[in-house]
Amino acid sequence: IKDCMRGRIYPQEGKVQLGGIKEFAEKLKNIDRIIIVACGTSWHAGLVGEYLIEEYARIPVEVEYASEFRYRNPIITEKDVVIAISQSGETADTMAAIEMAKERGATIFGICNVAGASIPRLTDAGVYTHAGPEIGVASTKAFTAQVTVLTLMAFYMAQQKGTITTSKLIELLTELDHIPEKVELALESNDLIKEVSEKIKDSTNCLFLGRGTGFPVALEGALKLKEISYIHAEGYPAAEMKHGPIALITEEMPVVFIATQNSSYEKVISNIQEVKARKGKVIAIVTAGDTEVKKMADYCIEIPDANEAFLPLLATIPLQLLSYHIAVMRGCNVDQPRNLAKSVTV
Ligand code: F1P
Repeated sequence: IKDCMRGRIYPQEGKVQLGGIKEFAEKLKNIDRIIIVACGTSWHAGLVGEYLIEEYARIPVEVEYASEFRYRNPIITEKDVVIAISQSGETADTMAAIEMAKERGATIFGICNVAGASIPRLTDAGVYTHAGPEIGVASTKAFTAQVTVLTLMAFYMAQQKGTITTSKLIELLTELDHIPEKVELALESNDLIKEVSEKIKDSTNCLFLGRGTGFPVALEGALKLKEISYIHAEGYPAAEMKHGPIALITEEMPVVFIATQNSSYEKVISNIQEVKARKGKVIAIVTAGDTEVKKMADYCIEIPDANEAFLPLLATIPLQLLSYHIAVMRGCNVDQPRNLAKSVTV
C-alpha cells in the first residue's frame, strides 16, 4: 500500500498526482462514464472502485466481468474511459475486452502490477500498482494494491472535476497516509483468527455478507476461501440475504459479516440478528472497541477505525488470514491451489 502511494499523494497540500494518466487530466473533466473490466479478484477491486469513483468524482461507473463483456455487444463510445485491472497483466479475457473497447473508440487505462506485461502495452495510459509479483496463485497483496490505486484514481478524478474540496482531500489523504500502520494493527489479530479458523475449518459452506464497500470485501473473502481451502463460499450484499441465502442458514453455517462502524452499521446489526435467530454461527469483522456486535456475534475480529473509503484496505486483511489458516489446517497448498493458473491466458 505504501509503495502504491509513494510520491503520489501530498496530504498537506490536499493533492494527488498520477503521472501515468496525467495526459488525460483534461479529458477526465468531461467523460460520460467509466467502464471497469477485470476478472476474479481484480473484478472485486473494480467494484470498490465503482463505489469510490461515484462517491467522490460523481462519474457513473459500470463494472463488467471481462470474460462476459468480451462476448456481448456493449455500447461503448469515444467519450468512455475503460479501466482494465489485472494483476498478471496477461489475462486473455481482459485483453479481449480492451481490444473491443479500443476498436469502439474508448480511452483505455490500465491498472497492472508492472510494466512489460501485455495489458499495459494495449492501454493508452495507466497506473502501476508496484506490489511485486504474488508468490502464490491467489491474489492477495495485488487486491489491496489495486484498491489503493483505485482510491487514488477516485480522488484524482474528484480533484480534476472539482467535486471535492481541498480540505476534504487533505483529511482523506492524511488518513490514507496512515493506513499502512492500521494494516499492521489489523495483522495483530492473527492468533485470534487462527482460533476462529480452527472452529470453522470443517464447514462445507460459508457465507460472507457486507454492505457498501463491505460488499466487494465480502465477495473477495468468499473467493479467497473457495480458491485456497475449497470450501464452498458465497459473498452477498447483506441486504440480499432475505432474498434467498437466508434459506441456507442453520447452525452448521458460518456467516462472516463485515460489521464495522460506518453508515450501514445499524442495518448490518439487524442482519446479524436475523442470522442469530436462525442459529447461524456469526464471525464479525468489527471496529476496534465495538460493543454492540460483540453482544451477538460468536467471534469478533477487530480492525482499526477508518473512514468508510478505506474500509476495504483493512477489512480484507483478516479475511485473507482466515482463508489462509483454514486452508493450511485442511492440508491445502495455499500457494498452488488445484486447477488455478497464475495467469489465465486462454
Ligand atoms: C485474475 C484472476 C485472479 C485469481 C487467479 C486467476 O487475474 O482471476 O484474480 O486470483 O489468479 O486469475 P489477473 O487478471 O488479475 O491477473
